[in-house]
Amino acid sequence: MMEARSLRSRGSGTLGSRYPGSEAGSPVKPVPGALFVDHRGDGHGFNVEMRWEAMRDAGYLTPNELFFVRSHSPTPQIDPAAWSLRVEGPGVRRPLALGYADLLRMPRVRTIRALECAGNGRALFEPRPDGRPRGTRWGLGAVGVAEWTGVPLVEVLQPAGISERAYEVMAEGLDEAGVRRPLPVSKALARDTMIAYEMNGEPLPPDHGFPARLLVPGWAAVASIKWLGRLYVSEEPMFSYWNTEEYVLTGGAFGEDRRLPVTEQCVKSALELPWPATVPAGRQYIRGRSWSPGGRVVRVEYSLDGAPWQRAALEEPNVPGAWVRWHFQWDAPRGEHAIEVRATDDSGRSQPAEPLWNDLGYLHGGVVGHPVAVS
Ligand SMILES: Nc1nc2c(c(=O)[nH]1)N[C@H]1C(S)=C(S)[C@@H](COP(=O)(O)O)O[C@H]1N2
Ligand SMILES: [Mo]
Repeated sequence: MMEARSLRSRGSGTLGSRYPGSEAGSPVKPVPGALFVDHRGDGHGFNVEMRWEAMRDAGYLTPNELFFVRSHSPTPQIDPAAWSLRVEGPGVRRPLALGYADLLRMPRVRTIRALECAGNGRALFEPRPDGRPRGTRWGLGAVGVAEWTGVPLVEVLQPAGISERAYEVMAEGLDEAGVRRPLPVSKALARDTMIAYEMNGEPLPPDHGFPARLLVPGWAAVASIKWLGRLYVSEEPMFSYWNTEEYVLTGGAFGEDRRLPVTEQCVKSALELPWPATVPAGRQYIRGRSWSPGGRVVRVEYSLDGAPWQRAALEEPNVPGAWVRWHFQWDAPRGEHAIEVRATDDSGRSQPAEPLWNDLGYLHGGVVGHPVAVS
């Protein structure tokens, strides 16, 4: 089913198929090896990971060309003139449908926020005797920060007459997999939850959800449904594959019997270096970024080969719910080294020495030792 080619998807899947088992037709944007780690062909979808070293030359925002893609089925091609978004279900009194032009005519908001896959950092979980977490082996590049333009979700739910008894909003994608996941009403009505139709000042690129996607800042990006087609408002709890089978915290630190849907992300950091990195001996300018699901990162510390923590210098801007860039200087001695970084946000959330192990490898918020060879 996941392997079947949608009639709506672009590309032949054979052109430029350099990777055995890959699906070269999706994503539709170019994904050169210099910018992306290609995870297509691992059986988990159409996923490409941003290379952190490519962010070194970028500004505060992740360029659309470099933004990671995580799709359960191929990128659908949607005609905006034929597209509509339905808002319906028992939790609304006046069901409605909005076209693309309707959406663009509504008062717009712009906001800079991070978008991060719940599985970002999965490959960094220490394998256990009983195995590794299942799923795409993301390093730390399944995250990006963009400026999103769109309409606050509340501005669509209110005209639809969302009722006092409304419980969840099931956002449904128009892709072949039909990815859908319920969002609690409180989060749906949050100030910065929006229906986004622009990313970094351009119409949303096809791979990122054209013509419109949900943007649920701070939450695992699976909540930010791409190619949005329907918002179904219920008066009771709803379930889909994506809040029961996947995107749940289960096993390890969370217990074998529990399946807690992933909601908020955690504080993390990454170096703008290849993994593993090789640098020449001598004075190095080490750069990186740290992010928080909601707050502002107020402190970033680094440790070289387990030495005491030192402060990195933070740079502006530092947008809450996005990230902060930072740097420090290092007189790199020859040999093999590990650079650890930990960030703390303004509500005191930080990065533990060890991540909370779970069977599906979500929310790796632990401190990571970045391997650096100095020659
Ligand atoms: N319709 C739809 N929405 C989706 C997905 C999908 O496969 N289909 N993937 C989700 C997941 S798991 C992630 S991490 C983000 C990735 O967003 P991006 O590809 O724009 O980076 O989209 C989310 N929204
Ligand atoms: Mo994801």
